[in-house]
Amino acid sequence: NKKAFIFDLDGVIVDTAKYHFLAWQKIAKALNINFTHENNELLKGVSRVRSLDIILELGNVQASQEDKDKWLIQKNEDYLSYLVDMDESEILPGVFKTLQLLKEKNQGIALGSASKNARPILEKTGIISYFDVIVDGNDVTNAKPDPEVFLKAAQLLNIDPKDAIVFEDSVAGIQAANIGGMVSVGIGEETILHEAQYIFKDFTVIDESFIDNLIH
Ligand code: G16
Ligand code: MG
Repeated sequence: NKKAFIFDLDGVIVDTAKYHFLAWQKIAKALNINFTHENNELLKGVSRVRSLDIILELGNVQASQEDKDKWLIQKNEDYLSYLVDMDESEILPGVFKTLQLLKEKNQGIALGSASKNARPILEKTGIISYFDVIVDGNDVTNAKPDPEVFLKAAQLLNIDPKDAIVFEDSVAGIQAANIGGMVSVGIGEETILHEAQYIFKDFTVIDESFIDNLIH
């Protein structure tokens, strides 16, 4: 059977979460807000605008729309500066192998990301040609845990949501997959992603039999 395999970007295909963190930390520092790695979990899978609001809430800071817009631009410029030298070495372990396997088995492959920078990242890392469909932060109005991004991806692949499998590293993303009636596969730590139907530390421990069981 043909299924839709939908991949999140940040934290699943590439480890850009570390760059988002560095860029947000600069903004937080400038505003005298203590922003920790633990706080950063709240930002994973969440849109840029919502991420800034969460940081401001952490610091109890009120700001004008003008200031917020300025910080959003600063954050993105800083984030993009970390991506300049990005290449295929930044693809996380086991990802190429899994995509290759899915291609050989004629499965639908989609990206479902909250990021507005998804396309250039897929291009720079040489992985874009694997994707039949790309749905990113430019294509949706409702952020994860709303399932819009994944529902759109499945729809574009012409596959029923119940025949879709979502790989996600964020709590919001796992919730989105579950709400959308899809199979949720957490990539990361069990303590954080316990709402997922399946959890793996990364793609190196996902073997062919697991994929075959999902397809049949
Ligand atoms: C990613 C990250 C989030 C980030 C969001 C927006 O989502 O996980 O931390 O805030 O994209 O990114 P940008 O500022 O590049 O538009 P995902 O869904 O790929 O994990
Ligand atoms: Mg993610």
